[in-house]
Amino acid sequence: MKLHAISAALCALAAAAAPLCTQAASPDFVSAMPAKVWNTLSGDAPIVIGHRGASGYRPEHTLEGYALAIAQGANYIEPDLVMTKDGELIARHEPLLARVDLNSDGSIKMVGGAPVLNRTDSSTNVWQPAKYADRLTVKTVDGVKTAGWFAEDFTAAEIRNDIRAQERLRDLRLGNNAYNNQFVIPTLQEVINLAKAKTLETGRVIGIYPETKHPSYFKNFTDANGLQRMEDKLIATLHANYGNDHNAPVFIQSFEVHNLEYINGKTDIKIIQLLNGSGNPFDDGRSYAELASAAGLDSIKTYADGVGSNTNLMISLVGGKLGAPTQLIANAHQRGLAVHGWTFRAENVFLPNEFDSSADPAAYGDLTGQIKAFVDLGMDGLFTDQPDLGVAAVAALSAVPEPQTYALMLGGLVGVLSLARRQKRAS
Ligand SMILES: [Ca+2]
Ligand SMILES: [Ca+2]
Repeated sequence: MKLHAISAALCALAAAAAPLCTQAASPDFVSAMPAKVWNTLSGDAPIVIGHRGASGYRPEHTLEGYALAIAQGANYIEPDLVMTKDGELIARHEPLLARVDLNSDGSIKMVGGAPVLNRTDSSTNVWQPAKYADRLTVKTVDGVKTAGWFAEDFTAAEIRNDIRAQERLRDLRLGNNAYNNQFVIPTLQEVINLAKAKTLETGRVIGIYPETKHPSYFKNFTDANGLQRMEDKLIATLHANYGNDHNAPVFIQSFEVHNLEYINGKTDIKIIQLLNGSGNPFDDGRSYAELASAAGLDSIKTYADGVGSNTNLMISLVGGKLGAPTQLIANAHQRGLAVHGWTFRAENVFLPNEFDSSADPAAYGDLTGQIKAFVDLGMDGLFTDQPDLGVAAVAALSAVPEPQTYALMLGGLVGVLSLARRQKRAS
């Protein structure tokens, strides 16, 4: 009886202390007490984000891939967003519906009279129908010359009628090619509809984690064509579906800085600044390394609720293996910022080499081992291409502690109370 009273008190404390928490303390949580003490910002288990869906098993950014991620237990599904010619937001990783290779002089590489398909950046069949052959073009995206078929050169109706998803990693995830040319390219609204329907169906809150892709590039496009800005379209869609609610099960993410500051001025929905392992945001002079520093995080906390970090910024990679942890997670938590890491993938080619199972790049290694290293540091969430393995890894780390751990839990939650304060918004 006392345990249940303590549980209830802990849950109330956790709820008060955890503005980022989107999962209310469930009856399961209470009855399963004692539970593991997590050193996340909220004190809850890390969230599992289906990276572009369940990309290890289905072509990315399809309703079928997102649905599989949800069935596998993902808490969030992640649509990357680009725009069509008529201003619709659709889920694709890049404006490129398919990409072709360039010669060193910047012209399109041709072999046997045909353009050479890029084997890792082509996620649809747009390169196949003869009717769209003349839409192949070269553009400059964020300063980089790029060739292919671009979403903003197609209407939403053309994409719906003629374009179907293909496996992006067509030479690595060979089994997924069996699903090519079957699945439509979903709109943001369709992704939201899926998340809401699955929330009702499963009784679990299924969140969405939309990313604005190349916001400066798309702002030029919308300005030139008299269309609604990508950020405004996104916010309007989110508010229509979730309200202007900080506790909506939504995170908005971007690699750029100033579009997130703009978004922060227009919504209370949670915001995540993405941090890459190298380089700098296209719209900001600071490097990602500077943004990941204590001073950078001081700046980020004025407009965001957390960071989406390349794994290498949390634990450096030395000789292909995990090296020493950095202070990123500790520094972020000190500032009330959550840290969601990317990208956790089971294939040996992506894993730090100590977790490889063999020399076969496509074979699965020890993803759980890799995830454990980051969760031990307090990482608050993980983007994974294999949501089933991500969920299993978090479950495996949820070891049931001894009853005396209640005292530690109380201490931990008091600590969380002092940390997890929503930073005042920049006006
Ligand atoms: Ca993304
Ligand atoms: Ca490896």
